[in-house]
Amino acid sequence: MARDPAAEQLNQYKNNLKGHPAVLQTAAGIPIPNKSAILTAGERGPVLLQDHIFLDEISHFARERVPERVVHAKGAGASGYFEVTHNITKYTKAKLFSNVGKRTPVAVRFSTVGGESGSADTVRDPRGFALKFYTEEGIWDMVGNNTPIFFISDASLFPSFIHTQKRNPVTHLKDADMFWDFISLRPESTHQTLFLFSDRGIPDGYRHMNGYGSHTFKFINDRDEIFYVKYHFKTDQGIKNLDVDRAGELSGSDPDYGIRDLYNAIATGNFPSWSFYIQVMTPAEAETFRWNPFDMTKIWPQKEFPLIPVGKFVLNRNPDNYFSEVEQIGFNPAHMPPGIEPSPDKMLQGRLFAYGDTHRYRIGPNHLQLPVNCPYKMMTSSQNYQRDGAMALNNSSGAPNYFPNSFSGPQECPAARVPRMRATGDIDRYNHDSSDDFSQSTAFWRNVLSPAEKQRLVSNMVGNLQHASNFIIERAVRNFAQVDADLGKQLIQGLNKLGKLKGFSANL
Ligand code: HDE
Repeated sequence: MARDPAAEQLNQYKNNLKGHPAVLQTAAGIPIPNKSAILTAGERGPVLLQDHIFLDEISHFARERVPERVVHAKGAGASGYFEVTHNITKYTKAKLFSNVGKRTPVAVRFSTVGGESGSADTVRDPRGFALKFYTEEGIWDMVGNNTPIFFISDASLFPSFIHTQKRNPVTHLKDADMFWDFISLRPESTHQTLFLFSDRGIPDGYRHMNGYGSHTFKFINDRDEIFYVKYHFKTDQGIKNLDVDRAGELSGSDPDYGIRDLYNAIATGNFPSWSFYIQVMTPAEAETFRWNPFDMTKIWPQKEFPLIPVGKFVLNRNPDNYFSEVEQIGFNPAHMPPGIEPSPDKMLQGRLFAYGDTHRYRIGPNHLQLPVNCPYKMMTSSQNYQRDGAMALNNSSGAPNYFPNSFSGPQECPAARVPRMRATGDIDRYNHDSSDDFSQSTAFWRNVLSPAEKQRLVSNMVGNLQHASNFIIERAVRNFAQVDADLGKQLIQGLNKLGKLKGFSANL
């Protein structure tokens, strides 16, 4: 049987090599005469400290790993281009959208969220959907998920929420009590929890899922008018999910299924693409919208805010090197070119600092100078007054290192000014508005899911929920019963069959 392109990578390297293999060298370029034998005093004698060839190798080896991402550790990457198909210049002045047909290079990283970098690709988990646009006005990072909503609406709960998906600090096992305790104590998570336990909770690889900005963002046009927007990236391959048994089987037989699928599709010229749409809300509409438009546990109904087509992105190149292009890529929601701004969404605001911070720790203070992260489509390398630090590749040579200066250092760009916005209010810690945590979940349950899909959702959820403590199961079921009594009843029936919640009715 023919092997797939991923399996053939090394043969391909060999076949593509023109001429002889390179001369083996130390990192300093010194030729190595013998790679298989360490330097010793006598054939059976001790090793010499002067074996700089061995020391060069072994000390680099000890430093090979950068810390894995605290979330989204396992991922697949590729690159390609984004092409504008529709004119949206009335909403944003961002130059990447300036004319139909315009192309901008992109890099993408898809990921699972909770697992370590060796975990299986086919688990039930949201999927990361992160896009880097190399625009001529600098980098735009669109760091989204495959879900239009999220579990929580306030950034201060994020580390705790993530801990509940990680390992119990004593047993080092995933812990159903941790997960369901948090979920049931924060009913605003119900919407995304339903999504997670639906068929879409296990996409078939990364090519068959949609991506979403999930937050509300702000566009600004060249007349300084403001629009609130949501981003939707619809897969042109069609949505495809894995059934639970197949996903479980793959977790054992091919835990890298998602990475392999993307690599092989691109290597065989079967380039995946996604169509980009926006929803637009004016600030006046935002004032009177019946939900807080900046609460990311809620969607904007497409009937009221229809999808407006913008363009599409195509992935047509696999990474030349996984570490350089996928492990070292650093996405940051704070990277937005003029014409794109954050909305006051508290989750988004909480992310604006976190990503640069994690990259400075994970890949260093000069990570933005790495080829995969640098804004290479600008006419010059990034011009600023930052200097030095570990691995400073672009240190601005002889340019002045202070501002203001009289020596032609980089100057301000008034055109990039953001229009003034009024902000008033009493400083306080405002709790999540829990007056309506269920109605959108009700619409999802009643109007989106078919009877067979509902059945699978219940079975998926029961299979997981059964492992939690009884009092937590009861609290969770009470919440789900508020979505729809029918959902509550089906959960109780399913749990009863497993010998759980006997005699519990949730007053349905
Ligand atoms: Fe992330 N998130 N996140 N996140 N996130 C990270 O950055 C964080 C959130 C998302 O392929 C981390 O480089 C905070 C929502 C993706 O490299 C970290 C909050 C959404 C990726 C981080 C959120 C995301 C990350 C971990 C709430 C979807 C992978 C390592 C306040 C809209 C990007 C890293 C890649 C990664 C923080 C919530 C998407 C720690 C503080 C909501 C796709 O910085």
